[in-house]
Amino acid sequence: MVHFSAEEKATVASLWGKVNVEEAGGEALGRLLVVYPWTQRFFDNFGNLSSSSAIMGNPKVKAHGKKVLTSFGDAIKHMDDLKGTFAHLSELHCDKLHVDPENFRLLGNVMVVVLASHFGKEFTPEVQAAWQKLVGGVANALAHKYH
Ligand code: HNI
Repeated sequence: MVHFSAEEKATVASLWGKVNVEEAGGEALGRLLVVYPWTQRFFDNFGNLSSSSAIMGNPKVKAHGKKVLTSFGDAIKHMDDLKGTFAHLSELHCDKLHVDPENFRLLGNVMVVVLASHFGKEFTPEVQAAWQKLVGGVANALAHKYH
């Protein structure tokens, strides 16, 4: 179980307050699909995913990315109980969506890349460390109910 210090919590929350969830969510999911093309198989009802520009401009990718990042935002409010917070979504991704949990780690790392590109110098090594810990904790929590 990951533990976050008061400082790490403050670091994460302060950056999160400046994140444009719609823009960053669409970019993160789009990049996941471009960088790790096998993840496209989960989204075969999303229409045109035939090129990088088609993926990044696809309205369904944008909408779903926003949904995923909005849900990720629950982690910031419940950093002491990630497993409880994502228990239901873990069951859903396992039983209904059949998403390999390795993909949660890939998306977490892509999110860190998106934040780094949006925030530039503000995304210091300390800020990155707190975020890596959070995306890792969320990936563990989402994998927790897998069987
Ligand atoms: Ni994920 C649906 C949250 C990672 C594939 N996902 C959801 C929904 C939420 C959600 C919320 C909507 C649930 C509902 O309809 O009740 N997903 C999250 C979060 C993460 C995540 C918080 C990680 C931070 N999901 C992933 C990854 C993949 C993924 C990495 C696959 C590569 N998710 C899906 C699919 C759906 C989905 C597929 C259903 C999409 C649809 O057709 O509506």
